Amino acid sequence: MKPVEIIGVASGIGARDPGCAAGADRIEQSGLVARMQQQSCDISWRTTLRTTASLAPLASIQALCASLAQKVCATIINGKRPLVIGGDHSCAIGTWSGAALALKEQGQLGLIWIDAHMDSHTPETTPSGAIHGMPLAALLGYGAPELVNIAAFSPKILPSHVCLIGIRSFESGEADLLRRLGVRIFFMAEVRQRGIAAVMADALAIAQRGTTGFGISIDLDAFSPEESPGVGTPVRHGLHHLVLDKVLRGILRHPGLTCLELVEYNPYRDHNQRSLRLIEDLLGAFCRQAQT
Ligand SMILES: [Mn+2]
Repeated sequence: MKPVEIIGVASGIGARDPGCAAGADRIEQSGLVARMQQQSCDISWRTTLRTTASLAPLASIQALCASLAQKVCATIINGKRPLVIGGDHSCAIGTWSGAALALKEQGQLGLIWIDAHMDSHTPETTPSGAIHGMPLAALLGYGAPELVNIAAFSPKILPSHVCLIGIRSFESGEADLLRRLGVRIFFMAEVRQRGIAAVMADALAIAQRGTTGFGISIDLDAFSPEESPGVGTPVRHGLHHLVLDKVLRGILRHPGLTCLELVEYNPYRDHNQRSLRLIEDLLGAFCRQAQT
């Protein structure tokens, strides 16, 4: 497998509860990387990006995402696979701008967005104003120019190459945008009805059709709060992580996977390290040999 390089993002300014700013450091301190290395996973913690306290939230996220995009792009061009660990989900604007930039000469990027929410608001539709509710819209070319134009091109991803999984909490403004663009949404009801294996097979087909590479962005609030309490915006009746582990087992060895992202771990809201253990299980499974 390609060496996996972790880029931490210690920022929570895009969220109403900023506690996820401590998520990346907490995960690094848990010793998870060393344990994965012992299981012959080629993975290392490369760096952790931090916000500039003197800037306003939008300017701060813009600066952070610009620098994250650069790091992600350079990592991919160097033949490695970035694993971005947040931080709030606004960092996705940097992660996927960098991945799209790295592939730009060859073709398009596909993206699977696993989340309880759509994260597709613009400043005009958002009820909360929180920027972690806007990253997918920005990547599709809608929203504040400061976020849309990171890495100096837009859109980063075409609607036909994106899909969302696990959605069960959203507002009409963002749903209208995605419907208008024709983005495929696998709502939680469909996941329950068809099973995550069938849904993921469809999602992988969407992300790979007409693209050069694809990525997966996982928001920890996609999982049921009983399994992952350590998030800022929990929503009941979500995904079961052991089932997802199985479906995505070995995904870090998939030749088409360009980059992976795991966000919104809020250690202050975790109970008995349940979310932390879930993260370790998840990453361990993604690193393992795929089942044949
Ligand atoms: Mn999210």
